[in-house]
Amino acid sequence: MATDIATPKLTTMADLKGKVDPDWCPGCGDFGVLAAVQKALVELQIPNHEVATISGIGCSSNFPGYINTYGMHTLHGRSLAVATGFKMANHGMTVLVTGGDGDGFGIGGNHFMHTMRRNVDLTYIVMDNHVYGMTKGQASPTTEPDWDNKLSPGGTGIRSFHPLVIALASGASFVARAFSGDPNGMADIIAQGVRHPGFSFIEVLSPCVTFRPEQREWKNHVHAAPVGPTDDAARAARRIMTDDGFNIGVLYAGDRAPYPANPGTATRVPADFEAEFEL
Ligand SMILES: Cc1ncc(C[n+]2csc(CCOP(=O)(O)OP(=O)(O)O)c2C)c(N)n1
Ligand code: SF4
Repeated sequence: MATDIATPKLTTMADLKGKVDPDWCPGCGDFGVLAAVQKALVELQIPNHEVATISGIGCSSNFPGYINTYGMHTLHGRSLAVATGFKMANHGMTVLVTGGDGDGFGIGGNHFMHTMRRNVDLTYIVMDNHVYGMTKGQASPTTEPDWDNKLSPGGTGIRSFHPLVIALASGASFVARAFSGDPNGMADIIAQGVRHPGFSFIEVLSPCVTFRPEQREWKNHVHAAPVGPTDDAARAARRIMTDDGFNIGVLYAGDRAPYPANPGTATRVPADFEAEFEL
């Protein structure tokens, strides 16, 4: 009788369903991002034991709890540092890093730049809603300067951080923008980012319907980028700085070598260090 030992089991959406259902507000854009990541892993047929999802703190950073892969819910702003260490020790794993604009560009801004400078082979998906959702609506680095609200009456007056241009300037080798209301298009972009060797940065416009209800209108503004990706970072930066903020697609794909995933074989064991530092 034929056995199915030789038939690899296909990765399905059911395999990737987390044990806990998301507690995001109904209508939160992050639901679409979760669906898109799961679709991308099914499209790529990566088994869930070969994937790690690593996050910081925030509504969007609760993501690893909602997907059935290895996962780490780390400290606010520290996901990329942990993910870099994880990838160095587990270079065969696909490592996805997920979080919000506050987590990634505010408290985590330093790690954002330096992880891209190294071009570590990670796929970083930022659910950008231009607000701190989890802590109830403070302005974030990507908040528009004139966003008038109870916590910043009249707006902060501070210019917004431009994550895509910072990513290009810092050395990310794949830069894209996606929209949470288009899980199929986003899944395709995420799959490309995972396949890309090196640091893939994907900014997802993901509305916070509770603290930024006007972002429900984003669905009427997003459109496919009028031109395909370039491998010229300066050209990509010029295009992105002059676009309307709603161009969706892969904007830049370069070929810079990724940070060595295997930095060599360790010649010293922890006991050597203990002996060295013994008083
Ligand atoms: C060191 C530290 N500082 C501040 C906080 C409080 N805090 C938790 S989540 C968060 C911001 C979350 O915003 P964002 O990353 O944009 O994610 P969202 O909730 O919008 O998805 C802050 C300031 C914390 N948990 N740890
Ligand atoms: S507060 Fe905003 S970001 Fe957080 S779950 Fe609700 S809609 Fe989503």
